[in-house]
Amino acid sequence: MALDLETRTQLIETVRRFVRERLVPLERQVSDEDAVPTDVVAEMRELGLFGLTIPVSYGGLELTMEEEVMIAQELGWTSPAFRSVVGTNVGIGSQGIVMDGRPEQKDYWLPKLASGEVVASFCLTEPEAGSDAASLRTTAIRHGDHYLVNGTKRYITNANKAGVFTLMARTDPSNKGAGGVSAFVVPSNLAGISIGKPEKKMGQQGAHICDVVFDNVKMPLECLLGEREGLGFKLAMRVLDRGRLHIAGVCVGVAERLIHECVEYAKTRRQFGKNLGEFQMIQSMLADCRTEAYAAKCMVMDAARKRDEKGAVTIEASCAKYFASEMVGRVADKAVQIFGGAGYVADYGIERFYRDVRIFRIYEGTSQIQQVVIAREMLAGRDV
Ligand code: COS
Repeated sequence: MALDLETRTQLIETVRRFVRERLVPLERQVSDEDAVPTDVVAEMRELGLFGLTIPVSYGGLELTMEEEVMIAQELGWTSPAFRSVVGTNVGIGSQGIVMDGRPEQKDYWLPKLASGEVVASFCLTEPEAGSDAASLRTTAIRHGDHYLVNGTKRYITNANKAGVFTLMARTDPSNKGAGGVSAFVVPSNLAGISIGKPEKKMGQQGAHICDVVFDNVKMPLECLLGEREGLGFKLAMRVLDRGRLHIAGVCVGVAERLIHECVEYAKTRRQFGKNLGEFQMIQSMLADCRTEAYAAKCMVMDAARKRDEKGAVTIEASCAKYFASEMVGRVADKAVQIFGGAGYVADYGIERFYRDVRIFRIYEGTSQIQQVVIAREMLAGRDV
């Protein structure tokens, strides 16, 4: 159920203050040290940020999609690495359990995920299966009272901190497509699971992605998510529909931050005896940034409200993720241009955002995958 207006306003203002007063000053440190300080993570726990989407009965805030994207926009005002700390518990790591978990699975995991005591990661991508997620090769073969899991998952966000994985693995090797895939909720401490070293990345230092290797892991049968085997791919797609909207909200937030920085800079930086903002070529860039960010915000909010009203929003989520992630890329590019030399220099932080936002066009489905999804939905008569 939606929060009442007063509670919602309070929550947004609390998150806004935390982001702007506590997190923004730490942006450079987090990037340099490639780590979010543990006291900040503890404060995120206290604020309830790990449990934004988890039902109230399990200790979360159970936000509606509309409320979630509003918070995502607030979190977007700072380095995306901060959002990543809670991102998998809020989104792709927990939602499989929320959607398809059995009561015992929910009772055990959701309170721990809501409080942030345990971090969850989403294990779908593999070395040979990125965009073509249905072709994944990790197997979970039933042997008596357990499954035997073998395979490697790649670029798994927060894997090095995770206490639990939502794992997609092939339970029916004779079925090479989506129908052969099942989803599991797997404790990360099972014997045979090992985590690779965090990858060196282009941006978002402080957020980590690693391989997760399953080597003859004996996984209890009760780890299966859903009523039966074979439903894992569809569950992953439903989880991603939600995750894509969340990411679109974050993109809007980052764009708003960059626009703010550009406007402030344009008001004070002087060239040819005038403030930058007096030049129409600068105004043109500012106006384009504003127009696109506003369009993305309207799209994200509309898609989120539709999801709250009618459930499935596959096409709207893909439109929002596609447009918002491309939009923030263009805004970041213009921000570097408006800042000129300073935009390219680390001290100003603009080049860091430029690198940080690049991944938004890739993870949780590339722009090209969103285009495929959008066109498929249109041709199947499921238009917006
Ligand atoms: N919600 C519910 N069910 C869905 C769905 C959705 N959003 N999308 C697909 N399905 C269902 C389909 O209806 C189909 O069911 P039936 O077999 O009963 O008809 C099944 O899932 C297989 O779907 P489809 O045939 O479309 O699968 P494809 O292999 O063609 O792949 C894409 C579809 C490309 C869209 C999918 O693989 C994808 O999203 N890839 C990107 C993965 C991704 O985002 N990776 C990022 C890593 S996670 S951070």
